[in-house]
Amino acid sequence: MKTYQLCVLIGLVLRVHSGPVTPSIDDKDLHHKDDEEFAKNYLKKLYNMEEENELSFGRKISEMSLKLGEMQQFFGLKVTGTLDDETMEMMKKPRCGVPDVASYRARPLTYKWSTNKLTYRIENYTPDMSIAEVDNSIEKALQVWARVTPLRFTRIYSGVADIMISFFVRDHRDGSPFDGPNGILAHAFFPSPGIGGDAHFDDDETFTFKSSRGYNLFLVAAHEFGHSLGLEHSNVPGALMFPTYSYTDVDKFVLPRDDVNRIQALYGSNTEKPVDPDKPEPTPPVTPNACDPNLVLDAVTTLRGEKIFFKNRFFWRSHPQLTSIEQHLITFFWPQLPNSIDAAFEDPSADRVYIFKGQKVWALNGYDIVKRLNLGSFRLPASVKRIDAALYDINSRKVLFFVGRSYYSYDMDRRVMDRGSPKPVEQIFPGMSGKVTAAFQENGNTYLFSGARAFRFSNGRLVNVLRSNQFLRC
Ligand SMILES: [Ca+2]
Ligand SMILES: [Ca+2]
Ligand SMILES: [Ca+2]
Ligand SMILES: [Zn+2]
Ligand SMILES: [Zn+2]
Repeated sequence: MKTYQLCVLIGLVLRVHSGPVTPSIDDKDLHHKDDEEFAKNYLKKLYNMEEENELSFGRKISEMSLKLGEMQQFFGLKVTGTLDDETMEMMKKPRCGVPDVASYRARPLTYKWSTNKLTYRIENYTPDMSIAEVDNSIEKALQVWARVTPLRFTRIYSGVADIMISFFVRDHRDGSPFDGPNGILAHAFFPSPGIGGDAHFDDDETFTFKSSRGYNLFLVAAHEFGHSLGLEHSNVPGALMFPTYSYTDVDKFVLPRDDVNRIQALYGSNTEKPVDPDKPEPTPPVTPNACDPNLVLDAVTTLRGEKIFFKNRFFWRSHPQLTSIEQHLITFFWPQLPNSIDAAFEDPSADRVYIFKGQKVWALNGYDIVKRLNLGSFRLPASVKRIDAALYDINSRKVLFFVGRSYYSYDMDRRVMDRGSPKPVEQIFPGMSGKVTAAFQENGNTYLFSGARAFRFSNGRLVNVLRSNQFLRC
């Protein structure tokens, strides 16, 4: 049974980045050892790192470094081959871990079922949810895949189904024991007879039906069934088959483009007409491409020396020293933030980033949401229902809120709106005739984005106009 590849979902509570807590040397050493042990297990389980006792000392180090590099590459991190903070953080994020890269060696290139008619059976239930809720979650998770392929699933109540679905705790005799709360959430087996196709859920987790708390059974199951049908992990952020768990609104879930393409490459598309011709199938969401010449960013802000570019469910993160940029889901770092935000700015002196959507405002300190505010907190009049962009001017300590072709100027120190607001944008940014859709300031330059273009101002004068994705190393 061990010859089958396992998918292991790992979910760990995010490390909290708050306050400068300096642990004692002993503590630090201890944590360092824990981290290294954790990383070793992670790479063994998920990146097919060889057992240490089979390796000499020198190879032990290079093997670990090699596997770290593979992992960093998969996640689009800086490839250092060392266990840096960034890598450790990523390892501790909720993830599902089919051996992401090296698994091809041990098995055929593709696993798939030779029939489109598959059976499934729910062997037992979790006490976290009602029976009807579990049934509904499983049924819906299978329909995610049936909707875009010729695959059809029939439930059976006795005997052996292709996809046997069970809740287990700890050791359940398939060579991959579960690990108690968090950590491993579930695993599934690629198509083949017997245990192939089966999906196991760790019943030490708290599974939920329609809530962002705990782990949503529908989302975990939909991912696992991807493996049951033959899919490997995807390195496209936002894909259902991305290795990490992230919550999205269950009622609005639509299978992303990347997953649709990959499952259709195995089984073809759904040739059946939709049940309700007036209700066309929703368009699969696409992960935004940094090099799209028509890319219009939602918002841009600095964050502790980095730049963050927001676009619907995603953001790009650009480090000053790195040549590559990272793309992540917003919920990956800030699970409680919404998609498609309006505006963002950083107040570096207070180490706060403010995120705006509609009337709502979130104050962030690094990865923590420290406060919920609203537009009124910045003395914006009630007639302003949303802002288009926000900019923090480091010299004057004023925040400029852009609304249509005007801006409001807010004094961060005195907490008052400046007299005469709103004023036309062109008054202080001559040449800026379009609507400002995003803005930020860096090294004495002010960048005002309007659609797919960015206008660079310095000392109150327009210097040049850039494509907005020039910031994304494109
Ligand atoms: Ca099976
Ligand atoms: Ca677990
Ligand atoms: Ca905006
Ligand atoms: Zn997986
Ligand atoms: Zn199992």
